[in-house]
Amino acid sequence: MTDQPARRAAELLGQARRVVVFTGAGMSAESGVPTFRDALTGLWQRYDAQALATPEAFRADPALVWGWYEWRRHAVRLAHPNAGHRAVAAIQHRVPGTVLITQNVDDLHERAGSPAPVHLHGSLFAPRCSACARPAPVSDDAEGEPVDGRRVPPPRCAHCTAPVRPGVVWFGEALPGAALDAAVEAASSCDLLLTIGTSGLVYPAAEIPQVAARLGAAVVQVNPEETPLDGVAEVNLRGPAARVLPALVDAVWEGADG
Ligand code: BV8
Ligand code: ZN
Repeated sequence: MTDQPARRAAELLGQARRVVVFTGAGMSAESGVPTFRDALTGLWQRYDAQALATPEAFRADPALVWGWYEWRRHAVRLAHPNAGHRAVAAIQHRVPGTVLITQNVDDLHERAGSPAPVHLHGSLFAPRCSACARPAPVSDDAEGEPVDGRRVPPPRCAHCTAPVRPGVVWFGEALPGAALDAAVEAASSCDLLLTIGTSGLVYPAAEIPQVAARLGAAVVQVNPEETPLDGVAEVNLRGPAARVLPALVDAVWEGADG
């Protein structure tokens, strides 16, 4: 890591005591999980993700929306954490107390060894009843999902027979209070926030890096593209997470045993 921004990022990470790592869909892009910017494919290609990820869309066509989440869950099952996910887990290992906050509904951080990521927008693996909110079993996807997707009627709740819904936060829905509180708390008391692979356009999640900067923390952004967070970040590392993050970790801890 020879360039100046990379050296400055390594310096900041090397001296940080309270670190927050904040991730978005770009974190999982190199694992083959489409980002929200990527156009939808197959059955959903004529839909906009933000329109599908709403309670209204689920009410209007439950089988279309449930089918979409089953397709995404199956795609995540087939995916593997990338070197970026593993580097985040390494930072958590090296800097005790690091808080990982993600907008992603996949489980790739967990599968990379990251303890207890804060899922601001829920998970693909926590379906619940759309009426009584009781957790529902995650169906095993032995037979998998056709590449182009299909409509899948949502299962019925075992307690009240209402449709089961994905355990994610849809547009227009409030974030889980405990997760949002934990994220704001961590951002308010950190000395370094790493924001990785997010376009910083969805609120209130996009507030998190801004809260950290407002309260004096250094912000380092990892993103191949410019985002509204460029101005918030002291350092912008322009590159893919699975290349930039392992290099950053090596620059700080290479040769440091234990
Ligand atoms: C709410 C789960 C109210 C579902 C998701 C203030 C201003 C404007 C609008 C609003 C506002 N406040 C609220 C709103 C409305 C809305 C909102 O923000 N709209 C936006 C679009 C304008 N927010 C809401 O509706 C929120 N709820 O406000 O409720 C309320 C309050 C109280 C009581 C009742 C109601 C809920 C928002 C959460 C929605 N759910 N996900 C699902 O997944 O299906 S959001 C979803 O989209 C993701 O979780 C994520 O948050 C977002 C996508 O953003 P990113 O993750 O950043 O991904 P994106 O694809 O955009 O970008 C990828 C980036 O990665 C790019 O920058 C790219 O360059 C980069 N990249 C690509 N490859 C790589 C890479 N980076 C590194 N390495 C690579 N290899
Ligand atoms: Zn129920």
